[in-house]
This record gives sequence, structure tokens and C-alpha cells, in this order.
Amino acid sequence: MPMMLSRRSFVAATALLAMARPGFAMTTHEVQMLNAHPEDKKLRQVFFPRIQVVQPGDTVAFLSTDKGHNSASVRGMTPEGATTWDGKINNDIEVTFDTPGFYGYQCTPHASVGMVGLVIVQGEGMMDNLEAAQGVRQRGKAKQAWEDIWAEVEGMDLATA
Ligand SMILES: [Cu+2]
Repeated sequence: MPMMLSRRSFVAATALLAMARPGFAMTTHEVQMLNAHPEDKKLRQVFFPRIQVVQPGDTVAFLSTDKGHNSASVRGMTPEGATTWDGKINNDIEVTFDTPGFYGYQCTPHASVGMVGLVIVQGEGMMDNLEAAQGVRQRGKAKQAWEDIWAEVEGMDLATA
């Protein structure tokens, strides 16, 4: 008899693996809002790291390390029905992500100079809003920044289920 798992037992096994994953306990990830990239000071006004990959239930803390920045989700760049946010300038903000998918965000005063970032919440259905997020029209230097981000995402090994 061939060694085959039924779909149901495969899903159960996957869930068990997920629970056994060391980082399963909901994690808080930090993203700093900076006037200059820590490894390349010529890059001004950045989120660091610019791409954050998390699991459902995880929290991202956007930290006002340097002043004058905020984190706000970009209209059209969050999964349907998922959480959106709009942090105040100079304030830390914590966002908890439950729905898998791609969450684009920006610094409101610096979006046009390319201060944008992406949170990827892994899991089933995560690819559903990718095209919509990529299709959002961007202005100024945000356009190039998003092209760079999407190119980087393409090279990532993401667990899509
Ligand atoms: Cu900013």
C-alpha cells in the first residue's frame, strides 16, 4: 500500500508541525522608523526592516526611534476585511495580524520619498490579495520602492498554506 496521507490527515499533520514550531507562541516583531538606514546612511527615511514576515496572531510594533514618522496602512494594500491602522506621528503603534496576506504601509509625510514597508502574514489564503496590493497606484519614489519590495518578495521562500 503506498504511503499516502489523506488530505485531512495531511492538514492535521501540518497543524501539528505548526504548533511544534519553536516560534509558535505569538511573537512581537519590531520595525523601526528611522531617518537613515542603519547600514546605509544615504538611504533616508526608512522602515527597518522594510519587509517583515509574520505568523497569524503575531504583533508588529512600529517604533518611533527617530521623530517625525508614523505607520499607516495603505488603502487597497490589505487583505479584504483585515485590520488597517493609522498611527500618529512620533507614536509607537502595535498592530496584531490575524488574516494571512500582504499588508502595505507607509509613513504619511514620507510616502512620496519612498518610506514604505510590507508585512507578510503567512498562511492559507495569503496570496489572495497579492495582485490587488501590487496593482495599487503609487506616487513619487514610492513607485520604485514598491517595485524593489515586490522583486524581493518574489525571491522569498514563503509558506503559502
Ligand atoms: Cu517618515
